[in-house]
Amino acid sequence: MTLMEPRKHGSASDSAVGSRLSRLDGRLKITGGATYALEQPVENVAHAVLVPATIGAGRVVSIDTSAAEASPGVRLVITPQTEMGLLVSGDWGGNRPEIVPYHPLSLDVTYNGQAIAAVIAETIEQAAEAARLVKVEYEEGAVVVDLFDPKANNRKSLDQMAVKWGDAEAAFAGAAVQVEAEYRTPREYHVPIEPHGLIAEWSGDQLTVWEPSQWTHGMARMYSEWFDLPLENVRVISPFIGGGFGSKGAPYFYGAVAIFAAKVLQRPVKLAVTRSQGFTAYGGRASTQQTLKLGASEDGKLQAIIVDGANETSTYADFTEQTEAATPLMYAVENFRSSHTLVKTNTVTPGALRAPGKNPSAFGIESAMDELAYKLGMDPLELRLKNYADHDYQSGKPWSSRRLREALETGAERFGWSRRSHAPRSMKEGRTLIGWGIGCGTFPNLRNSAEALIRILPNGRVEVESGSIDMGQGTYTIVAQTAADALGVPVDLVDVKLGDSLWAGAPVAGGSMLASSITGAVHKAAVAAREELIALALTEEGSPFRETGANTLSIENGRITTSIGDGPALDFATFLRQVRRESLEVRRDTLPEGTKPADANKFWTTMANVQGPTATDFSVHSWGAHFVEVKVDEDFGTVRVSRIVSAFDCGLIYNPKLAESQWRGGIIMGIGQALLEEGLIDPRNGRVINNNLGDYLVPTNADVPHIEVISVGEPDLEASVLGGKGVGEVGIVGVAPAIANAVFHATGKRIRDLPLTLDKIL
Ligand code: MCN
Ligand code: MOS
Repeated sequence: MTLMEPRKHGSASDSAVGSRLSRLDGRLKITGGATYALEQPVENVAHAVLVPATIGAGRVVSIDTSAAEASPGVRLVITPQTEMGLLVSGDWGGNRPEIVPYHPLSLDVTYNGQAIAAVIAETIEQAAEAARLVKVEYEEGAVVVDLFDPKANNRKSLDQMAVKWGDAEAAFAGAAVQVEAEYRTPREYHVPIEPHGLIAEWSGDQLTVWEPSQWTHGMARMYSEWFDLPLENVRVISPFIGGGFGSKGAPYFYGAVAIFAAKVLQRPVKLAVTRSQGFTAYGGRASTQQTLKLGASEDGKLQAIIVDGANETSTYADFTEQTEAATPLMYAVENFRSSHTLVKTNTVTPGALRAPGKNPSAFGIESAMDELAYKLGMDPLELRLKNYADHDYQSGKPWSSRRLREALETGAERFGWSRRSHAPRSMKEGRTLIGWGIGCGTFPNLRNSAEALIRILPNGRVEVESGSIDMGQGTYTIVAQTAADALGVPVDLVDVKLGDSLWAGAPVAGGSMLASSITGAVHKAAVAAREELIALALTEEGSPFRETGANTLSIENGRITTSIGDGPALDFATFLRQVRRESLEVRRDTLPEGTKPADANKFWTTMANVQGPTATDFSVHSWGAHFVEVKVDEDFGTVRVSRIVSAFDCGLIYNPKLAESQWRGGIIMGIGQALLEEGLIDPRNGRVINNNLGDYLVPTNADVPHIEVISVGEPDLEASVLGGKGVGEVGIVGVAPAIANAVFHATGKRIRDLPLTLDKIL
């Protein structure tokens, strides 16, 4: 099979691409067989503990470390005054300033919880105790608590983000029906089940870092730049990760602290970020605010969309949580305008959290569409279909594929949407109010190249090696399926090795781009390995297939066979022995033709070569539609999500069992976002109050109803080599507005400010 041949579907094999193979790493993870980064049995480890600032803004005027240094077991105390000799690294895009010193610790305090010192001791208890003995005096400054703080006047308008076509102001002003409303989403956190941290070990000028990572190559590059080392001297190892959701894609300041300490002490150092520090050692999703204006004709044709949005960022770096990321893509509209503003607050710099931008953006537009439907007296499903975008109005390009109509229709059918009565408060079950709501979602299909290494080992097993990672989304499994399928072997003959920056290059497991990138490379390498085996079979001395016709040879079920008569069928181990070969190794990449080897690293270690959704003649995105039922008890103000049906177009699905799990995971995070999750900030000092899993609530099993997920996608060869589009993030997009819309339908209360807590319902 060559790359361009259509894929065989419904293959008899229960492990082929497209089949429901269970996670290959699943058993290891649930039985304790998977060794996580901080569990690496590294000997002679010293432990580092961070000292957090207790003010929200201001300056450290003195640090007294004498008591800490005298404390038992303490080996080193690092403060902002310690000369660390580091350099600023390039950003995700690889853009690096000229030589600029990097100070992971600073005397300037810009958020509460910012680390201002670190103590390294023989045991973690000794380090924790000594950290408490570090005496800090501050000069306190005024804290900008959040987006709405009257002191929040350090604002930056991002003109380059603005989207505009037609004349939205005039069309809105002239529209017969108008909706104008403000929507807000709070600060939210990743809270992956495995907290952050690392073990750093030096051997001469070679650095090894065991750290959960969504991007071993990118993190290795940034570490190498901080410590001014050649890239190949840094090895980031991350075979198992207990979730990341966007928070494990880059190294953070504490990585520099641990690596520096390991260098000074000439021994390995472990730094475990505590659960509470996970709210300040790196940023969650920025809080957002957006004002939406929709103008429509009386029969419900959209005429204008205007969105003016803002998100909080830190005082020292810009992070954009685009409130207009999904808005221009959802509906047919001739007039559109958006603006976006960053507001500096005293927080750690926010970060990417599952579907950054698209998520809050969809909360705005999908809530506003529901408001418009009610103003028009129109069914919200009908309004969406009436304004269906048959092409991308923003880029003007055709969609590569957009089966959102099918998603809406199939979802509505399975949910029973036609039985809905339109009026709010019109559906009840005893004293419980019932509400049904819709929300749509999208996620851009990003693309990058990757490489893969395939070895046929002397024992006949097939080994696939890649520096890409699996944080639970299923990489191990789909890589094995892809290799097995293209090579013609059963999947249990394949061993997949992931998570080492010294191995074959891969982009970040972010932006929902890894699966398509890595399966493309693995497929190519496996096809090449198969061709090489067949070539050997035809030519090598000792091969029983010598001088049979090339087109009579095939590999089936792990055996090389010929279609002539009852010729031999040899497994790989026997075959290699007969042709006197130790093993066979094939490395392939999907880099653009002509890429110089020296430039290849840029593809794996930066985002510079990531292709956006409109990089080609088409606009390429994943799509989804959620149908939600809620039950509201007005006496208690409680909302229970009782039923969800969601349909998605993500192109070809590599493994439906895993993709369904991805979609469900996203939807469950959407339930959390709608009903529970919100970082609460103490207005006096900017401290995150609920910085633990007891107070920062995420959904538990009892909060999650039966979720039916449906794939309506078809292979999209504009999207990727095998025809799949991104799956990992689209599931969360549109869930929160679907729930808010259902709550409106149940209660008649329009809540535009997440989460939908009981104080807002009552
Ligand atoms: N898949 C599929 N068919 C496709 C595409 C994907 O069957 N056409 C399935 C595969 O099992 C694949 C998975 O979906 O492994 C995710 O693929 P993809 O959409 O390419 O996403 P990535 O591999 O790049 O993973 C990152 C993505 C992101 S950006 C976040 S955030 C996220 C997510 O995945 N964080 C997760 N899913 C997560 N799942 C778990 N368990 N934990 C996280 O932290
Ligand atoms: Mo996902 S937020 O792009 O890691």
